[in-house]
Amino acid sequence: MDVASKSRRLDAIEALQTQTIELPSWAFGNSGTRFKVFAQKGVPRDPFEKIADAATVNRFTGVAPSVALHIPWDKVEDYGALAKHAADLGVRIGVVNANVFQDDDYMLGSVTNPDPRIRRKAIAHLMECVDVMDETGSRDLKLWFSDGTNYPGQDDISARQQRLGDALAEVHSRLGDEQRILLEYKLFEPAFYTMDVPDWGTAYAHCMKLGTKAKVVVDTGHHAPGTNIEFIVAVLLRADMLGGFDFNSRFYADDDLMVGAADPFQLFRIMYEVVRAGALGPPSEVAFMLDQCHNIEPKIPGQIRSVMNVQEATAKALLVDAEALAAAQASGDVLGANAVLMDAYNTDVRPLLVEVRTGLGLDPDPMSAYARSGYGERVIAERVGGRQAGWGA
Ligand code: PSV
Ligand code: MN
Repeated sequence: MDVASKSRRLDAIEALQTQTIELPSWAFGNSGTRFKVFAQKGVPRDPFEKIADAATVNRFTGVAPSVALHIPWDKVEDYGALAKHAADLGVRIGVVNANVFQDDDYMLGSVTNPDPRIRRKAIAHLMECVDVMDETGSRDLKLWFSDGTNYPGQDDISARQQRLGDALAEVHSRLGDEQRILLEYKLFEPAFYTMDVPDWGTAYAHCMKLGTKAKVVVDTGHHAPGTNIEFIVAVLLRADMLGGFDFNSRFYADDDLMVGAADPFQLFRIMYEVVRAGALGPPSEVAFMLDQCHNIEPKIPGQIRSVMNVQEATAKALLVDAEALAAAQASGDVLGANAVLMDAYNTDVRPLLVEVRTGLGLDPDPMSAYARSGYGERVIAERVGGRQAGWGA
């Protein structure tokens, strides 16, 4: 290995040891499709147990120090106690996700509903989420609106945009100095004709209007098939408008499968744009979150595998020979430039990640270390009775 490759490898190890990936509390609860939710043994009964499971993922991967909450799924009496519980287990509360999509009132929308009473109710919930952020020390409020219409003429598209902008402005003015709104877009579902925030352009326009405390979230499952997501990432990063990712993978629509499972090459291309922009770690404030459901696979190993998939894509992105790539690009060497990128992608980074983990004092194989730990069997034995947590409960 030449000197430049050696130093690239060392830099990659350092970057991978300080990389952080946030876990979603809901990934540990039962989930399914609209056809069936399959209950799994040992699933948490409350947010405290979800955090214990997330902390277990962090214990074996070393790079997942925060847990995103979803309110009201993670509603508790005392958020200070929840934050302390997290800290005691070596993790912290991350992004707070609002939920204005599971109440009968929201059938025709939440903050864009034609009925002002329902709009007020939705905004009150968003404000409540900022209160939770204050109590848990969380920086980000992630907003995803299921709002939209199913039929042409059902409601006024432009008026709905106005209501959305007004609601966002109200919430934005309630944020503390260090707090942010992360606005998520989604092409379709549950609405099928118009979504009120269907794409990054709409999210970008609203965030721009709000000011510096609002950024766009890219959920990798929320685009039309074939969309070039890394292009969106590059454009948002250039404009300093990328707030974070909801990582997952999809074969068809918003499948919420394990990130890197369907298209590891796409994940590499996304991570390459992140690395190229210097946005992997501080001072960049991009939040790297998972947003997944493990419907048929066990949840804790599913999260461990997902974290490892992000690490592998990141490692490959960090190994791209930037100098050789720039030279090939500048000289118009199309095949040479492509080869530089593909060389990095085709590198087996598993030995490098073993070094990353042993350097952190971890077992080099998180999946089998978790299996050997007996944690899975212990929670199955202990978590008897009570009501298992689930997507929507
Ligand atoms: C909506 O599909 C979404 O991606 C949002 O991030 C929600 O908060 C999350 O999924 C719920 O699972
Ligand atoms: Mn999401």
